[in-house]
Amino acid sequence: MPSISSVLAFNFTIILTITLLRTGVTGGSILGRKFVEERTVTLTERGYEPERIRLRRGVPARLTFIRQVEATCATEIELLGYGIKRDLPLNQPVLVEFTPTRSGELTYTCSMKMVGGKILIR
Ligand SMILES: [Cu+2]
Repeated sequence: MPSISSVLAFNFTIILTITLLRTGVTGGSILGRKFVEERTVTLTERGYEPERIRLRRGVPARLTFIRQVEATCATEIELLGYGIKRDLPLNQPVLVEFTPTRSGELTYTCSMKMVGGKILIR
């Protein structure tokens, strides 16, 4: 007959495992006790993929952008409304860290505002 505390510990382990699996599926990670949303967006000849990502307001985000096309005007990226602008060298992951402060749609584009994608913040 297992003791109550060992049953509780076992249940806790299951819940923790499920939680970790779930965060893995949504692309988040647990750094210490702080939750960070991580996403990777790739620029291909079809444009940014995925073209639309979702983030949560108030949750720190780590976005990795990788430009995989040479012939594009999108050699830099700008997150409109957040004052974030980065160069996008070919095939080099560029990390953008920020915490969404407003819900709604956030657009990122090249400096000519021709090539870009959306971030839905809830
Ligand atoms: Cu452009």
